[in-house]
Amino acid sequence: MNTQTNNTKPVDTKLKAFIFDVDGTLSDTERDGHRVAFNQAFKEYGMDWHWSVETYGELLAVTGGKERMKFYTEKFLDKEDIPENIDTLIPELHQAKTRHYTELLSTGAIPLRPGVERLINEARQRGFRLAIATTTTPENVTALLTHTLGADSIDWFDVIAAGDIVPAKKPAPDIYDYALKEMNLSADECIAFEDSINGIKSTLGANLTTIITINDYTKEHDFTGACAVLDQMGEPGKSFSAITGNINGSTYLDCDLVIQLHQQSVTD
Ligand code: XBP
Ligand code: MG
Repeated sequence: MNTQTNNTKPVDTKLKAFIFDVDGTLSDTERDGHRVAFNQAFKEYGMDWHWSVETYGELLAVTGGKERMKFYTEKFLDKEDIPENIDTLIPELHQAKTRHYTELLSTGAIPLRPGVERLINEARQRGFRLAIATTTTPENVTALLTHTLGADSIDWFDVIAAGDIVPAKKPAPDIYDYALKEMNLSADECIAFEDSINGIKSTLGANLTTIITINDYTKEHDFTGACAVLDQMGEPGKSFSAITGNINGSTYLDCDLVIQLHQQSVTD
């Protein structure tokens, strides 16, 4: 049964809300956004640190920009090369990085991934609630939404759970538990959209049905437990590739397919 029909009739579903990850899911921000901004901050501080695309791929094992810099010093630097004031330097560097990153976003250099805007708009039209659960700094979320969907889009999301608002970052479930609590919804009334192994560990820890869209940094990750793994959300005429998941002949991710995948998952 192909569900790609323009079906605005309400469908009997337990599903009430879509919870989106940001980096790697809404937009491919890591390689050309965050990594570039980190390097600009290191240069601004006159440091000889430089993160190549490959090195950054290794550093993505750790979520959180501050935590990632700390991890870099521990994994890639000799003790004598670690600045003595590293514990005060990292928060400063991170602020500079956030400034460079939001400037980069304001140039429009980092668009949304295919299908994201269409799915968000369709979900709103169909009356689904929207939320964001991300490790990145709140200003980065505001800047990304403002420079892609427009400033009004900030209000489309019932909750924007981001950054240091929870004690433990992904892969801990904290940020998703927080979003569920703020929306006063149970996990089986929601579905999550993620891109990485840290992300799916976080969503599964919060008992959330999860749809994965991979990217260059995460295509080799283990997504056991996902209800579907796609190469992208796709568009009418620009099909996705489904790596796993019962997609019933669909060629792009729309609300009907999301509802179906959720239904399959919560009844399994
Ligand atoms: C991914 C992250 C973030 C970003 C950098 O977030 O791990 O830390 O890489 O952002 P998501 P900050 O959960 O959206 O995939 O430097 O602001 O932490
Ligand atoms: Mg992500």
